[in-house]
Amino acid sequence: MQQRLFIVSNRLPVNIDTDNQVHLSSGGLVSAISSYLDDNHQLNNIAERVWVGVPGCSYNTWTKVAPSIPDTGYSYQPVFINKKNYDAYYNGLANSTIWPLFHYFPSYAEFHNSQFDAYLQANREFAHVLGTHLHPNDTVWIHDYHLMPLAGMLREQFPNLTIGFFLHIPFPSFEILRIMPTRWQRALLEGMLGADLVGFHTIDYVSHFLKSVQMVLGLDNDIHTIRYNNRLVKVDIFPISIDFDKFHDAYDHPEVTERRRVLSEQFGKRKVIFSVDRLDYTKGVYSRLKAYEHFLALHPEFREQVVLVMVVVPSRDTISKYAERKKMIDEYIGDINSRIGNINWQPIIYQYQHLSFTELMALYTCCDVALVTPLRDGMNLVSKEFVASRKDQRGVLILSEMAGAARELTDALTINPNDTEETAMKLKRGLEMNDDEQSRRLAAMQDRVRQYDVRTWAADFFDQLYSVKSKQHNFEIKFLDAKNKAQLITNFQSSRKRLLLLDYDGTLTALTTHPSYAKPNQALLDLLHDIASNEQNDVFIISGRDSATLDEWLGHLPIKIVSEHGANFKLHNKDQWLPEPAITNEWVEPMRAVMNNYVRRCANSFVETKQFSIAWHYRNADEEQGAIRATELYNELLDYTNSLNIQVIRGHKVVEIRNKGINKASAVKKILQANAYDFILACGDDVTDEDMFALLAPVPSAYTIRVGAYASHAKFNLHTPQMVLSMLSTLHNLTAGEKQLAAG
Ligand code: GDG
Repeated sequence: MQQRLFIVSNRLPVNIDTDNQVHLSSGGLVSAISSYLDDNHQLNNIAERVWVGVPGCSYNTWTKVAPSIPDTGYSYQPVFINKKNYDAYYNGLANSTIWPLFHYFPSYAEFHNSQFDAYLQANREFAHVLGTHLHPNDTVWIHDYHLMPLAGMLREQFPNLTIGFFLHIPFPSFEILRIMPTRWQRALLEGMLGADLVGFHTIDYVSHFLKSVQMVLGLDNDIHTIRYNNRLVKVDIFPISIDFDKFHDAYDHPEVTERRRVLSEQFGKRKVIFSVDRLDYTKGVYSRLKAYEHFLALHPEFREQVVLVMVVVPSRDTISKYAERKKMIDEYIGDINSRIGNINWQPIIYQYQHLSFTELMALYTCCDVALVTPLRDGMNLVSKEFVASRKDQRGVLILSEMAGAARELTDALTINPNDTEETAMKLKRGLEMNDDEQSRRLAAMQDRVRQYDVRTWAADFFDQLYSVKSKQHNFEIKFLDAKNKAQLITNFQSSRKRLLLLDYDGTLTALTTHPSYAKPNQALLDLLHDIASNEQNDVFIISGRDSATLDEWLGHLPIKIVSEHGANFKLHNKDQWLPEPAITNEWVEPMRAVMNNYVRRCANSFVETKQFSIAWHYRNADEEQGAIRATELYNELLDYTNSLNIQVIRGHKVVEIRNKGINKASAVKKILQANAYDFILACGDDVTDEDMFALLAPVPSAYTIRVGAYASHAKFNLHTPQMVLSMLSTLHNLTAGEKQLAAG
C-alpha cells in the first residue's frame, strides 16, 4: 500500500481573512518538505501529503472556503477545538506554561491543572482526527511544543506507525523542567518518546532532554538512542534553516531594489541598525533598547549619525504578559526618542506591524547592522535570513549567544543580551567594521547557511527517521521459532569450533531475591560440565557477578569464566584470575559509602561489593520508592564519573558502577581475538548483555538470545532460563550422540 505523509502543527498553514479569502503561508517548512518529497518521491513512495492543524475559523466557514484552497500538493485536515478548550490549551498551557518555562522564564509560568487537562484533550482531538485518516504504514511528522503528548497517543493506536517529532523551541535543563508537576513532566516526555525520532536544534537541547528522560523516567541512552517500551527512539540534532536561495536571490528583485533605494535615500548618511521580531519577552527587545541607549550615552559622536529601525510584529497579545511587554516597550521608546532625540533626529524608528516580504528584504539589505538579541531562542531564523540576504557581502550581524543560531553563525559578533556594556561595545565595533572584515565574516556564515538550508534540514530529518525505523526491525522481540531453532541446531552440529557465551543470573538460573540464593543445582552443574567436556565447545560464563562467588560455585568445572562484566578472566579452572590491565578499584570503597546512604533511605535495598565494581540492588524494595531512589542515586553518581574513570549503569532493578570501557563486548572482543570459531551462541537477560549482542549482531555465525520479552539487539528471544537450559541440553545430547556414533 502506498504511504502518505501527515504533517501536524498547531495551525494549518492557511489564513482565512474576514472576507473568507484564503491566504496560504509560504513558510520554509511547507516548501522544504515539498522539495524533499519531489526529489525523493520514488524512494519514499509517498503518494499523498496531508497537513493537519487548527484552521483558525469555524467549521461552517471552513466548509465554505475549503473547496477554494488552491492546489499546493497538500490536502488540509482541520482540527476543531471549542473556544474555551482552545484558549486553555493554546494561550494557557502552551503559551503561559511551556513557552515561558522552556525559555527560562519560570516566574512567568502558570500551573493550572485545568489547563493541563485541556492541553491533553486538545492533543487527543488531534489524535482523533489523525486516527480517522491514518493507515499503519503512513508517516507522521509532528511539530512543536503544542503537541508534545501526541506521538504517544498515536503510538497506542498504531504501534508500527513511523512518527517524527521536532521541537522548535529550546528544551531546558532538567532543573527547569522539574519545576512543573511530575505528572506533567512524565506526560510530556512519554508523549515525545512515542515518536521514532525526536529532533532538536542544538546539542544542548538534546543533552537536556536525555538527562530529563533519565531523571524522570529512569531511562538511559546509548549514543542518543533510548530503549522505551520495547522500541528504539533516536534523539538527534537538526538545526532548522531557511530557504537560502529565496533570500539571496531576492536581493535583486526589482521591487526590493527599488524599496532599498528609497529607504537608503531616506536614511541618508545615517547608519542603520535593524531589528525585527515577534512581540515576545524572550526576544530581548527591552534589553536591546537599554543597550542602544547606553551606546548613545557612551558615544555621543554617534548621535544623529545612527538610527535604530525596530519592527515588532504583534503576537499573542491576548496573553497578559505580552500586553504588559508591549506597553513597557512603547513607553521606553517614547522616553528615549523624547529625551535623546530632537526635531531633526529620532534615535528609534518603531513599527508595531507586520512587514511585507519586500519591505523585510529591503530593510535586511540596506541596514549596516542587524541586531538580534533574544534572551533565549530555539534557533532564530531572522539572523540566518539576514545573512542569506546580503548578496552585496555588506552588513554586520550582532547575535545573542542565547540563540540556537549562535552555535552555527560563529562569525557573528556575539553578545550576552543581559550585558549592556558588551552590547554597546559590539554596536560600536559593528558600525565601524571595515568592508573586508564584513565580507569575510558574511562569506563564512553564508557558506554554512547555504550548505545546510531548510531542504537539507528536512531531508536530514526524513533520512534519520527512515533509518531508525529500519533499525527497529532488528530490535524487535523475535521469539526463537521452530524453524530457526532447527537451523541453530544444524549449524551447531556442523560446526567445528563453537563458542558459548552464557550469562548466569536470569539466564541459567531464575532471578532470586538475593544474589546469594542463586546457587547452581546439580542438574545445571552437570549440564555445564557435559557441554564443556566436548573439546569442540569453548564454554564461557560471562557474568556481572564477583569472581569469588563464581569460583566457589563453578570453579571446579572445565569452563572459562569472565566476571564483573569483563573485568576479570579465568581461562582454565586451575589458573589464577587475570584482571584487565587498565582496571582500577580504589574508587569502590568511597562509592560504597555513597550507596550505603541509599540502603538506609530505601528499605530492603542492598549493596553488592565486588572486586572491580559495585552494585546497589532494589529488586526487593517497594517498586515506586526503589525507582525514585535509583534515579537519585544514579544522578548523584554521575557527578563522580566525570572525575573518575568509571561508568554508572542502570540494569534491571540495579544501579551499578564499573570501570569505563570494560563491558561484555570488550570481553567478547578479546575472546574472539584469541580464537577462531565457526559457531557462536550468546545468551543473556539484561541490558549489560546488550553490548555483547550489539557486537555480535553483524557476525553471521553468531546466535544471540535475550531471555525475556524485551526488544533487543539479540537476534532472538526465549521466554525463560528454563528454555535456555532445555536448548543447551538438546545441543549437548545431539553432539554427545554423534560422538558415541563416531566412537562406535
Ligand atoms: C520559532 C522559535 C525557531 C518576522 N517578522 C516578520 C516576518 N518574520 C518572520 C521572519 C522569520 C520568522 O518570522 C521568525 O522566526 P524566528 O526563528 O526568528 O522566531 P519564532 O517565530 O519565535 O520561531 C525559533 C523557529 O521557531 C523555527 O524553528 O527559530 O527559535 O521560537 O522567518 O522572517 N516576516 C515578514 N514580515 C515580518 O514583519 N514577512
